Parts: sequence; structure tokens; C-alpha cells
Amino acid sequence: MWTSVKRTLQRARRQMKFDIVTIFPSMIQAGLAEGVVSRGVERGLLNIAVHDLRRWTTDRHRTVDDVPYGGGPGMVMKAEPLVRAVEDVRAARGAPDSVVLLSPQGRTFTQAEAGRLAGVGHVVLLCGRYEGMDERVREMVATEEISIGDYVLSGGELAALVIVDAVSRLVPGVVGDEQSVAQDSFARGLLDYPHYTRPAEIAGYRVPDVLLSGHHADVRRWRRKAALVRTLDRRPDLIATAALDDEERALLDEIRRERSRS
Ligand code: 9D3
Repeated sequence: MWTSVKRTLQRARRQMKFDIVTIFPSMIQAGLAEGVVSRGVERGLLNIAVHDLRRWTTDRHRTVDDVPYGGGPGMVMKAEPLVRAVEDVRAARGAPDSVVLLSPQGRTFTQAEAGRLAGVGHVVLLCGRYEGMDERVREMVATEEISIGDYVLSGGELAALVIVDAVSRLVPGVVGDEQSVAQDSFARGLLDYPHYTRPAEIAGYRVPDVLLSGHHADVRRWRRKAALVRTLDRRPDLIATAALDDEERALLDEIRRERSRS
């Protein structure tokens, strides 16, 4: 009751639209069926359509690939089905703000990229398979090209799921706890502090006393310091770009002093 009242009093939340074009639609559906994203769909905050690329083939065998011009190994995804797919999505679902070609040649997806995409209303994701796509897909319909990292996947489907997940979490209301999204370690540019839950001891492995103390200011300070220690040890590159406040800079000095003493 209270939530429905709140929702009526609130301005209508903006829905984010995704269209995913793939030769493995069931792989995408399986990845979207559970968790935060599926709840976002149920609550009308996300509108995700998955499209089987073969729908836009015209031959009896529903061919989506062909041999590469110039020769060489493997197959190349044909351009026309992908171009027709984007045209039809535009007609049926409205003009997208971004048409993303998923490929190892794209710029690397980051939390900042996720934030940027969360700010646009409608994103089309084109998943490739085989050696790659006919270059004219990029030229004719793609507005950007994204990779999710420097490792070899078998196709763009897992990359599409990664992007939908990371972007959806940033759409207001999709993650219940807005505070946890805002404080998310990567959103702040640091690694997370260690977490513990009951029991307080397992085979001699104890939860740090400060977390049992009930002193909230001490807990907060311990966590901030622990996050800095971990980041310094595991991802020193993040320290350089993190937005540290005065307390964090002081804690960082403290850590460095402690380390230079021993
Ligand atoms: C082993 C094939 N490679 C030949 C040198 C090139 C290659 C072609 C196609 C490598 C991977 C793929 C399929 N990958 C994607 O479609 C893909 C991807 C990835 O592999 N890594 C990170 N992000 C992405 S986004 C799409």
C-alpha cells in the first residue's frame, strides 16, 4: 500500500530499453531469467527484447555466415541480416540512442561506460559469433563498438549479458537499495572492505573484534582503512584515480607510515 502511494506521488520512473540480436536467443533468455535484472523487467523498469538473428535471413537454410573475402580461416557473419534487424528494431521499438557492436576490437567496458549507457534510454546490442562480422555492420548501423576485456570469448552473448547486468543496476529502482549502488566499491573507485556474518568464530578464524564492538564510528573507520589496504595491495592503479576524501587520504598516510616502520 505504502509503496503504491509513494509510486503515485513520484514522477513516473524512466524505463530503459534493450534490444539484443543474437543467433543464440535462449542463451540470453537464460542469463536474464533470474536476479536483479529479471525483477527490473517484472517491475517495468527494464524492457528487454531478445531477437533471433535468423528471423532476418531470407534463404531456405537461414544462413547468417559466409566465407571471408580474401580467404583465410573461419566464417564471417553476413551484414544484411544484422542491418535488417536494426532497421526492424528501429521501426518496431523506436530509434535507439546507441547501437553497440560487441567485439574484441571495441573499447573496454568499464563502470564509467555502464554509467554512461544507463543514462541513455534505448540500447541495441549486436552479438557476433565466428571470426567476426562483416565490417559494413559497423559502418552502416553501429554507433559504438565495445569489448568486455582482454580475453577470448566464443561470441558476444556473454558480453551482452555483462553489459545489461552492469547497466541495469544503475537504472533507478532496479536495485532496491540505492545506497548500496552509490557506495558500490567500483562506483567509488576502490575495492570493497572484507565482509563477515555469523558465527563470530569458525575453527579459530575470528571476526575482527571491532565489528562486534557496536562502535559505529570505529567500524566505519576500520572498513575505510581495510578497503584502502586491499586496494593498495591488489589494485594500486585504482588509488591513483580514486576520488579520496580527507579522511581516506589521512588513512592512506597512516597505512604508508605503518608500512615504512616495519
Ligand atoms: C580466436 C578468434 N580470434 C582470431 C584471432 C578472433 C576472435 C573472433 C571472435 C576472438 C573472439 C571472437 C568472439 N568474441 C566476441 O564476439 C566478443 C568479445 C571477446 O571475445 N572478448 C571480450 N569482449 C568481447 S565482446 C564480443
